[in-house]
Amino acid sequence: MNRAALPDQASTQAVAFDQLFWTMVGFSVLIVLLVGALIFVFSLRFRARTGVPRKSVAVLESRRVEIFWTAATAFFAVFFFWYTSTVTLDTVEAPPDAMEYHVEAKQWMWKTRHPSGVREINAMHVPTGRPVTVFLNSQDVIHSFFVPAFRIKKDVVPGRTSTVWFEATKPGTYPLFCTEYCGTNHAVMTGEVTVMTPADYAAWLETRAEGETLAATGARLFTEAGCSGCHAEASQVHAPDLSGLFGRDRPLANGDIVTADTAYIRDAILLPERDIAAGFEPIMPNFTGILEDGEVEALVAYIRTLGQEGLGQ
Ligand SMILES: [Cu+2]
Repeated sequence: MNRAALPDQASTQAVAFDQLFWTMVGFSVLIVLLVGALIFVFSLRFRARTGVPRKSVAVLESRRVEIFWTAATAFFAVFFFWYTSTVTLDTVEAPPDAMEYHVEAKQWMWKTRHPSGVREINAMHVPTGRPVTVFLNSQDVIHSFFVPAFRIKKDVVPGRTSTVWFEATKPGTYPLFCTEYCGTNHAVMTGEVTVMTPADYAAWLETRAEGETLAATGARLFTEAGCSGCHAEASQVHAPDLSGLFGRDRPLANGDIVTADTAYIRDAILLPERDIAAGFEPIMPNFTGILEDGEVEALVAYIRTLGQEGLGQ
């Protein structure tokens, strides 16, 4: 079989997905050959012949055979379910030490931001051998982040943050596509992911003007948008302290308990009247239409860093 028909294998997942793909293809070919061969043999052996009455062919009825092939097919169905879901689920949760990239999709470009704050448009440079989580947001419509060489594809839906991760293995330049029809120039919404050795990547980063990290943008907005007026430690307003918040369970006024994850914090900014934290008044203003989409992500990124350190600013 011609492997050149597939794109480069440039990530750990590419290898896993291709193995899965070829296993499925191989298994399907076996079944096709088996069924085809049986049809061929039976059609010769049991064909209508002159002098042989049609009903004279014995019918095989065997419980053993029935049980065998029911069990065998059930086994393969369960096996492939397990195999496919294992490979697929591995793409969902990134290792905890993954580098965090933020990608903003908009008609019709990809805006990427490195963990160091370096920004690019329709381009993304990553090192080999390091897991990379990509946080995906859309400023307008549904896009889809697709890097064939990594065998990853994730829809980018406005109003939520999706993540996908990969670990690049082979230096080179690989195409990035939008695979969700998103308007007139959808077809040109492409980019390039450049994979470099860690040393080359470090050297490349040096050549780039230092940018503001997403969390740093968030820290700035935290003051500029007025969040710190109530959420700072010294504030007179009775508002939740955000340090150490991220990832914790949070009791709500209605008795529910929710985890303070990305989606929760995002909603707390844009729909503050929905989930009121237990012990607080519903006084948080609604920031829908005041903050732009990228700004909400920056604030969430900043609040996440407060969670990791477990300390204030
Ligand atoms: Cu698009």
